[in-house]
Amino acid sequence: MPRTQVGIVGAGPAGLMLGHLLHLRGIDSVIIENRSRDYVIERVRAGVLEQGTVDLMTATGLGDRLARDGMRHEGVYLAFGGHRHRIDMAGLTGGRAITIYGQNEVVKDLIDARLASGRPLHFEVSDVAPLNVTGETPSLRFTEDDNVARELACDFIAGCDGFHGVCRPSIPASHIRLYEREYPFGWLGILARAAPSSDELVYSRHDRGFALFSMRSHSVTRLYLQCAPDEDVNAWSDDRIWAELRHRLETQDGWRPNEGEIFQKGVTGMRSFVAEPMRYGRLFLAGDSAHIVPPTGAKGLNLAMADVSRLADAFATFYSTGSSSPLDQYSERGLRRTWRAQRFSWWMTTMLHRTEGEGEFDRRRQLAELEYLVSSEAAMTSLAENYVGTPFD
Ligand code: RFL
Ligand code: PHB
Repeated sequence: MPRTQVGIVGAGPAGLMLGHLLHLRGIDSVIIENRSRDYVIERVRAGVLEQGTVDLMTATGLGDRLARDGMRHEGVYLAFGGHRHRIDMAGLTGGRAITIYGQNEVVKDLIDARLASGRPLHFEVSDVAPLNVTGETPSLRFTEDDNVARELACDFIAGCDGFHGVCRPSIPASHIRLYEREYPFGWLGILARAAPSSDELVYSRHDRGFALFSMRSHSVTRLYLQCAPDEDVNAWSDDRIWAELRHRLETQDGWRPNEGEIFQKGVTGMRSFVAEPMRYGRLFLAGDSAHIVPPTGAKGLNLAMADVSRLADAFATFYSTGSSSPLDQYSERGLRRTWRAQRFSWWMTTMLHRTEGEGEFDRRRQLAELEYLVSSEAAMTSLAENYVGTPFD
């Protein structure tokens, strides 16, 4: 049977970055992914990189395109009651900031690095199953396009296969505890060919629902509208989308997003989810396979990066010294950081979204919270330090 040190399931940001970090430490891995390369690259998702993610990419040789095309933002706006309020993130956190660089650009850079390393990356595999993970000889079973089932012996398996993957569900229910909250709303997201009309993001609380102004480049604007979790995207003509965005984003100083051709539309539901522990025998979960946050805090991709950075360090210690102590601490340390990000994402979400049937009390509470936030340096600092991201470990 062919063998590797770490078998990685999933070629999203978590699996690809883990493979990259292991390669830099001379540790073998095989990455298997059930989708095609184009699908993985083109999937439109996150855009906000925390300082820690930028530092990790730069330190591991992936900083060139990021430095050239990434957009560093030192502040962020909160809009409510017709006004925008800027939070000076860098000023409040000793110079930390976020960088706008699409998740698909991160994935492109990671795939290029993987191909350059010559290490295996298999797309479009099927019937993936982690086997015997509580024994000494775990393996990964999968099928490639020749329809022949293969088995790959591994020292360890990394479940980086996202929320809908197979690794977490392979853990017996008696060995895993799941914490979950679904929100009664989703986001309708669009990409438009329009120059961003603000050089920083705008998170807007509006009586008609939340809206978010973001961007991907100097010529592409990314926008989101709170909608029903099962909203039919076909019910939203371009004109309806722009009218709703104007309603929810325009402020009394006349600011509003520039409009242009909409070339991508999609709806996503929102949930908070944590699986504990992030390990079962020799199977380690990382990224969305272990936890989901609502996108309001822009934390999902960054949590995945923090997980695999810690996991790669733990494997490196194991292979260089034989000590499994960092591997034994992987879950507990990761969960501490995850719950912190869960708290922040939940707080941002509930402060900014309208919930059907919510009364005037909740409306006033949200506005009072926002007014306090933008008038208290302590409160702004709390938002800023969480938004730019806490240290990875
Ligand atoms: P991914 O990206 O889901 O990758 C998992 C990979 O595993 C593959 N897979 C399998 N492979 C083999 N066998 C199987 N049986 C498999 N099952 C699945 C999948 O095809 C996929 O390629 O998880 P990963 O790597 O943990 O990365 C997590 C991030 O993708 C996610 O947290 C973020 O996209 C969340 N997110 C955001 N995060 C941020 O940090 N900042 C943001 O601004 C941000 N905005 C967002 C977001 C997510 C969004 N959506 C669509 C959920 C905005 C949106 C709209
Ligand atoms: C994005 O640009 O896609 C984005 C930005 C901020 C968020 C979520 C998504 O909180």
